[in-house]
Amino acid sequence: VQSLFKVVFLGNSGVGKSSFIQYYCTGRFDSKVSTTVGKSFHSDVRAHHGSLFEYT
Ligand SMILES: Nc1nc2c(ncn2[C@@H]2O[C@H](COP(=O)(O)OP(=O)(O)O)[C@@H](O)[C@H]2O)c(=O)[nH]1
Ligand SMILES: [Mg+2]
Repeated sequence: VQSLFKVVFLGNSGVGKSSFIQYYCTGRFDSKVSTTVGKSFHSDVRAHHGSLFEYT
């Protein structure tokens, strides 16, 4: 991994933050994604222009 980005999603409950992050990381939309209490963490490694980037 050449670059590490920390991305924080803040927003009112129910606006779709967890769904967006899950879709970004897994490519799947799960309408039953459970409510986040406080905070949750996901990690993803992507290739862009031949370099690896980690998003946490
Ligand atoms: N129709 C629709 N529902 C969505 C979308 N994104 C999220 N939801 C639904 O909105 C509700 C709240 O989403 P969630 O990801 O838990 O929001 P969070 O509280 O911001 O993390 C869930 O029932 C999701 O299934 C979307 O793009 N379209
Ligand atoms: Mg959530």
